[in-house]
Amino acid sequence: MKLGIIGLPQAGKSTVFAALTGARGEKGGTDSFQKGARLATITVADDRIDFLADMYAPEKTTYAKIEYLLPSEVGRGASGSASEGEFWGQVRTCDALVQVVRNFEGPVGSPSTPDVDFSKLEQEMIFNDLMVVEKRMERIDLDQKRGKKPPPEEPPLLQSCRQLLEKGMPLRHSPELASDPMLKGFTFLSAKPRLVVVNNEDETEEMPAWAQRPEGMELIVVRGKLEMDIAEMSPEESEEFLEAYHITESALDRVISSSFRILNRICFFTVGSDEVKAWPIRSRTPALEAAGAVHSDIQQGFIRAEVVSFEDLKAQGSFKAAKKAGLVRLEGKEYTVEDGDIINFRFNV
Ligand SMILES: Nc1nc2c(ncn2[C@@H]2O[C@H](COP(=O)(O)OP(=O)(O)O)[C@@H](O)[C@H]2O)c(=O)[nH]1
Ligand SMILES: [Mg+2]
Repeated sequence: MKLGIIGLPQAGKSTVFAALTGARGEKGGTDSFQKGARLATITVADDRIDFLADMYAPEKTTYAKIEYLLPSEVGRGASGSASEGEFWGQVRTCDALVQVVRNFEGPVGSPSTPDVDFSKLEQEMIFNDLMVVEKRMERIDLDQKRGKKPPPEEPPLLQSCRQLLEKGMPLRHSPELASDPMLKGFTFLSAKPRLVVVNNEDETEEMPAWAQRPEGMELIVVRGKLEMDIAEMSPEESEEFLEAYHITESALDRVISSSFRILNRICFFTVGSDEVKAWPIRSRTPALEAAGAVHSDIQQGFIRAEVVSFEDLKAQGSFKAAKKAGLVRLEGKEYTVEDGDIINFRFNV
């Protein structure tokens, strides 16, 4: 699960990234660099895992992980320029995008409205995707002249993409197109799920007026600079600031939950004395596929999934008690895994 942090220059991308990772600049052990980009692997705090680790006292406790990428902005040029390729090229590798929108007075003057900043970047992405579609269509034309045929479904799909993009609409407006397996390889920017992070001044808690809020878009407000400063404090010091600024949930935790939501991810758990582990999967995943996430042998030899919900286990106090109360179910391959399911796969090898 990798999310790219995007936004106009000076929107506060680096600041938000630092707030998320808790480490400004080069320090911090979780960052890695690639081609001027920074990648942070973040542990997803989950008190359900904490509870299970207490219950099972396992040798190893494994939380879910999520990655945030801050793309390289070295020489980031205008749309269509050569250096733009690096920035958007890195963004293309991400599963979803976090768009930072500036809502503070900064070195580049007063903020414009979120509408303006949002649509400026949106149009940049739409333009980018349109270029990709047109290039591919030209390629198909050339190939056809040489007697090479594309898969028959491809040209009409590309045509539909072009129609939408030419109207200035993002591909995510057509969920069928955005999720078509045939188009996956194009890694279209405007098809990616997106979270908008409005970056406020320290003193402002509210969402600014936003006339044309993009429909169905996940939106949160953070105070990037403040959160970055707090992320660097000692726990005692930060507690004071969190209270003074009425922050009940850190930007990191809020961004993580939104990231799970826009990517339709949930977690199931496996437990035992060796390991307690969280497994992030797509929602609506059948048990057989979830088994495959753990190990291909378990998928191949799948017999049944023994399932109890976290809440039931917690309420009963032990697996044994949950079983006695009839709360442990035996489910088949087709069972749809729910968030918080604790699963013991039974399988043959
Ligand atoms: N007042 C205020 N300044 C901020 C905030 N976030 C970023 N800045 C400042 O805005 C400038 C640009 O931020 P930066 O994170 O480098 O933006 P980037 O170009 O998108 O990476 C820097 O001088 C930051 O200190 C914020 O929430 N409030
Ligand atoms: Mg920056």
